[in-house]
Amino acid sequence: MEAPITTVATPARTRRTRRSLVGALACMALASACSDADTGGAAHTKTSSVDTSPKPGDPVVDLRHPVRLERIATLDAPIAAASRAGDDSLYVAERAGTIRRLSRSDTTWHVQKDPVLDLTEQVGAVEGEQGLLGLAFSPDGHTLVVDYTDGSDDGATVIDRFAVTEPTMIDPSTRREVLRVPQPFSNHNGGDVHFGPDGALFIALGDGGGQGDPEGRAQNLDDRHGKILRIRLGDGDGYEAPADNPFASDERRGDIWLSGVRNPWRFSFDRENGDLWIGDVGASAWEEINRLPASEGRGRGANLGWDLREGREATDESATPPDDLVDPLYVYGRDQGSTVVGGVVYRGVELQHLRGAYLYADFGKGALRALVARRDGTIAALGDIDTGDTKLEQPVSFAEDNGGEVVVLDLAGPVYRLRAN
Ligand SMILES: [Ca+2]
Ligand SMILES: [Ca+2]
Repeated sequence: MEAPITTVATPARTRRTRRSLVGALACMALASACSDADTGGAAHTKTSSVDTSPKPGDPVVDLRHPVRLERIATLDAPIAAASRAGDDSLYVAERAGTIRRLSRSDTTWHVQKDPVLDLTEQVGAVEGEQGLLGLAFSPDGHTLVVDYTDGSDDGATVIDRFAVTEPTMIDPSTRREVLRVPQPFSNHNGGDVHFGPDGALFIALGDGGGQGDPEGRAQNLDDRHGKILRIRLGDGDGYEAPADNPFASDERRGDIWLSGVRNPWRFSFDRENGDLWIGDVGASAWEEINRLPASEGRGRGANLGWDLREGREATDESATPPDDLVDPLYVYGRDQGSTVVGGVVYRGVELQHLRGAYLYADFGKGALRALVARRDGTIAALGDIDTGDTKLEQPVSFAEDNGGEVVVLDLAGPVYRLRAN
């Protein structure tokens, strides 16, 4: 099984000096010594501002406390999951195009024998970074939205919607195409979809692929690649660009919410405060976790920097980037992994010691990770979570149930719930 989100091994950029890279890595290892505060706040720092000394108001989180991975199902390349309002079931997308319903009776989980929906005819190649990649239910639970790559050249991204009248068997004849975005290369398709706290549908699209965004799509507001889109579903085919989108006055870019992302494989909304969190997979050096606070517009119109920056580092040190680029909350280098899998802020009940922590993973490293961020953007805690004898092999996606308890999918097959020991 090939990885859906591998970081393409790009040749080292010759224009980035070796000294700067080594310096950045050294800074990473001594992150707190490289914070804005220590550099006077004026310099553009390449690493995250980590200060784990306790501060008043810090969330009471204990990342050293172990978490048990309870296997509730074993599926064929589970790649994305979603819950549905008024429904205890968990809906899991398998990469080849089927959506499975996992239902619970007391503490036991059952996989419904037949898929709820079978899109294997619509989904094209199931290799590289392609396949059925994402799913979401509308807030009222009556609509299912899916994101997949189809069988056309290089697998166009397709967003389809289905009516949900019977959650155990969704009628494929209710399909309506919402959006189709041709792909110039097979990789970097994004693939995540979520309804936001505002009821709008957010769609993650990568830069289209190739290496180093060869056609400059992520910075081009006339191109949907390298963007997070925000749309509202209409009654039939297609969609509407909300009038309060940042570029709504321009028809060509009306659906763009934010720009400058490379491959935002997974994103989420903090169910408590509505912050938007994005894991943006890096190219050759830096994996990004971006937090766009709801109190600051949830990233409306923001430019997250790619491909002018990878992480906090300029890709062309001789260029002068615009001064309004929004840097990531946290970055990590190749010593910590190769492919960030964005997760969720834990707001459930069972894992009290993780309330308020952002849970995420690295596809290459396999570890379950967490970080705690203060409102000022500094990192109060970070580390790997001890999952005992059960290890994540190919963590690929996180999802929450209706109560905020968390599921993590392993592309190798297991679907795990996070449990207190
Ligand atoms: Ca692509
Ligand atoms: Ca960025």
